[in-house]
Amino acid sequence: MRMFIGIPLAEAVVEKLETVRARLYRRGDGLRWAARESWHITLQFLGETSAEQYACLVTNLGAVRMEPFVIGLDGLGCFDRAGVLFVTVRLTPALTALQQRVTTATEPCGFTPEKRAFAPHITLARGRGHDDARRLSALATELRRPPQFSPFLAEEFVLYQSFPGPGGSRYERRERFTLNA
Ligand code: 3AM
Repeated sequence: MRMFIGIPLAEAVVEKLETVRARLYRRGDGLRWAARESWHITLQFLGETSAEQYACLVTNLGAVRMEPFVIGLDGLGCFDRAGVLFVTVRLTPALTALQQRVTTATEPCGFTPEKRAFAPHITLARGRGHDDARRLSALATELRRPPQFSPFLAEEFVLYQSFPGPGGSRYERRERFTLNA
């Protein structure tokens, strides 16, 4: 199983993102737009996960303690090299703490934390090739009035299973972990 851990979005955020996507999307633009059901903030990509590791994750992630906290979203951005258009998620002490608690919890299950800095985001679209990077970064700056997102309360995080496919990956929520102190 290909797994990752992320934070699902509040419905109001999903609605707002839908309007942003509608302003940016062009028919035949060749980009792979993420389906609204799959929008999330990745906390840790786990990759291939055995049944044993899955059981370990359920136990250890269930032991993570954290109060619900507010997540703020900023404007659009682009990872040029990866060819990803995204909404920037504000990196707050609470979000950093959750990400660290999650990666600490998964380590005994055989997952190593990524070395690169945590750059929380919501992926909206991916390019298909090298040439798309420029188009994606143009899209990130195209809107004259940058979108304004209301903050939302994160009340849970989720263990997702990813099913890669030709049109992009489909994500299924496998386990939910409620935030409470
Ligand atoms: O949707 P975002 O961008 O948050 O890019 C993949 C996606 O992140 C990322 O994990 C999330 C769910 O698939 N991902 C996929 N393969 C990865 C890898 N090998 C990866 N992140 C790090 N290393």
